[in-house]
Amino acid sequence: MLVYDSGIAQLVEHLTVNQGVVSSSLTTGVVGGYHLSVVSFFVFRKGFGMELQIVQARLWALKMPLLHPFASSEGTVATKDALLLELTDQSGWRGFGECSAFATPFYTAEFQAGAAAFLQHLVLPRVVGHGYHHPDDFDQQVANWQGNQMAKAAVNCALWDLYAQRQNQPLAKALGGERAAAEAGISLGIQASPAALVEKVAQAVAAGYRRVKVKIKPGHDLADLRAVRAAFPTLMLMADANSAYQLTDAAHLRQLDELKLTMLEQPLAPGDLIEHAALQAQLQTPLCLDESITTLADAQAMVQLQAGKVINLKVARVGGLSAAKQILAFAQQAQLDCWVGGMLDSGVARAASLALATLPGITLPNDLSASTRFYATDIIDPPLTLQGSQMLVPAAAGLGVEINWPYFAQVATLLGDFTMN
Ligand code: OSB
Ligand code: MG
Repeated sequence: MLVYDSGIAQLVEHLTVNQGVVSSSLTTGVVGGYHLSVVSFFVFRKGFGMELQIVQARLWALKMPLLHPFASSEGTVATKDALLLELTDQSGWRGFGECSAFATPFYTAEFQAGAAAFLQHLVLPRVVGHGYHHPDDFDQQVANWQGNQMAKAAVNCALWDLYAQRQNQPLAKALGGERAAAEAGISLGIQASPAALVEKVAQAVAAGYRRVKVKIKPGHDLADLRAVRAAFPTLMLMADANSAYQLTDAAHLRQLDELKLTMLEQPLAPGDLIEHAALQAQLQTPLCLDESITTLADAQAMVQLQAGKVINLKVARVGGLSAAKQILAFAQQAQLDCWVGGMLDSGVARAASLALATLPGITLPNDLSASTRFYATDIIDPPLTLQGSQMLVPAAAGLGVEINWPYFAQVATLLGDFTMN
């Protein structure tokens, strides 16, 4: 989104980054058309002058009420806590990135307040005033700081949003995406009874979802999945255990094979790659890793150990779109299946995930659902919707979504505003 615009340098830059789209204020300005086209030629041939410089960063805490509490083996979420980051560049473009860390570290080690402190004390003071030729440059800048992927993802994604807007391209295209839509999928929390779960699945199928993921844990697994399978014999069905089992449960989990699940996601603890390999050797059902994969090295170890056959690729968990692209390229070459996961995302993170899901190498339906799956109102306007069994990629440049500022004001608290001095 373009907010303000002043000065010859910025005019020249706009003209060049917008690939020759000349607004009237520019053509009648001090800078002649001939000179501009010369500048533009060098910008595109040499990449000279394409650097974006961050002049402002604003960080908010988000508290979005979920329509229904979402229960997994790790706990129940009734309110989605997140951080929203807005970066403004020297030309007035604004890019947005979400930090998906939850209020408590139940899923991975990151949590909202820790991520906010990391961003406010360490990262954002170094981002504001800094120049980037490409979003990958940020990953280099913070490469010596361990972990904190979800916090880093907020910055990397905001830079990708800016980078794509400056090229006047949808984010999906800037990332190398080739699809105009991504195959949707829905993730259903643990329900009180098998019958209640079957009812939820029926609603999801009626809404258009062709792949349904069901959360499981000991005591809420076989009976629930058998009931769903009986009601929907050909549905693309999978289960996500969020680390609720141990290798000693292998015989129990082997009973899942009869259900012809598309995959079983993260049955064991995140660090248990060797144990996942041992379990995979005893199961026909393909294993998918989620919590276990936070870096490219994790994905490489997964392949080396044969710890599973599928990766749930989450932008947040791996530190942003740049890292996700790298892991996806590796997965493709290693012939692992890959799909894009979610974090009960607001529209900002949802749009970034949707863009990633258009890339080659995404081979299975995603945890990409309509905004209304989790929220009565989204912080983007219009919300993202389901078209048949797919999510259409917005056509506008960058993330391609607009912030719904009036609603945003109801669910957001400003934590910090960093400007260049
Ligand atoms: O394990 O994939 C998971 C939500 C929160 C934390 C972890 C997970 C999930 C989901 C929901 O399954 C996916 C979505 O946002 O659609
Ligand atoms: Mg999962």
